[in-house]
Amino acid sequence: MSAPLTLIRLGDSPLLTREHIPGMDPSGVFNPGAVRVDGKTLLMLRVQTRGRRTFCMPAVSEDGLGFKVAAEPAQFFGLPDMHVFHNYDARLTMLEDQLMVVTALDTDKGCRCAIWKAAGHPANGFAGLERLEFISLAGDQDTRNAVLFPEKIGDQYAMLHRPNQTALDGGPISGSAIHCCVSDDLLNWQDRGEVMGGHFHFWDELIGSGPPPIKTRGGWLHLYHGVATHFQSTNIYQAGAVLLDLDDPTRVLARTQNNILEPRQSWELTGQVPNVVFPSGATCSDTDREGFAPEDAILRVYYGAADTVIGLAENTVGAIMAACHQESF
Ligand code: BMA
Repeated sequence: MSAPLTLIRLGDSPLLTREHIPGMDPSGVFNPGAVRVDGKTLLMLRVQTRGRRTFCMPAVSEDGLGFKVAAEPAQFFGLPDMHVFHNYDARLTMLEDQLMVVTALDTDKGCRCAIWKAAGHPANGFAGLERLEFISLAGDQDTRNAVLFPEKIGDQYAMLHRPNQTALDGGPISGSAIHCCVSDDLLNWQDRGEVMGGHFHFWDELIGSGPPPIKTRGGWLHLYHGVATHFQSTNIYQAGAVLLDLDDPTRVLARTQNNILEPRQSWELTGQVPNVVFPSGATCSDTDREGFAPEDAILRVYYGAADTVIGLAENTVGAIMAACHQESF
């Protein structure tokens, strides 16, 4: 039988759990951003305390498997005067040699997405992630799951995000369409419209961007989460992938008909929020001289599981691209 066109877990256990967070006894550590800098893997962990307060904690690894977690949460500076309850689900992008972070902000006016730059001291070992300086908000709309592209497209910066438009039964408002917005200066963002929508009745009814897109010769490879909401009171969070046109990322070239990762392990099926795999960080083992990820490069996906722990799954870039083109069965 040929190798599966899905993400394959590295082992049966979570990669990171609350025991890995020094000096705290948090309820969960999940939904990490990820990036490779100078051969090291950096994560920004979402750590939730027993008071249901949220911290972002940098972590660093030589091999992408064993992580050293910072002693202190990341410090955020320069946010305009607004009432923020939580700052969470960081996505990490290296853009023009600057490490950028995009987070979701739960505020008294709904959810906003904030763009930050890593401004800590590289000598501290966390590629500057211990100090974040505010750059801008992704507009003034209720939105979540914003991710920056790792380079300009044409002459503009580009970002994917997921406007919140749908009220979940008893839960927060969510959304069923990923949009693209562009900017000349990373400060002012204009919406370029919808990139893709959810498929009602199937695995990806509600959707939202996962890690930042990866440039391949077959298009921007982008992982996203899909939520199946039709299981009575249980929502199931899964991962899928899409290829977007390199020059016009509002154009979908191919999209997985099946999910490529779904909750199956006990620690994905149970936890603070059951039945959740939430891909938020990805690293690629290799890029060619022109910055494209070759098909035999290994794509590692760091994901939140059940809003409690972090898992790691991988496959080749080529396998996930092939999954985008595979017919449903
Ligand atoms: C989403 C976000 C994520 C969370 C997921 C599952 O709407 O809030 O942060 O992991 O729900 O609870």
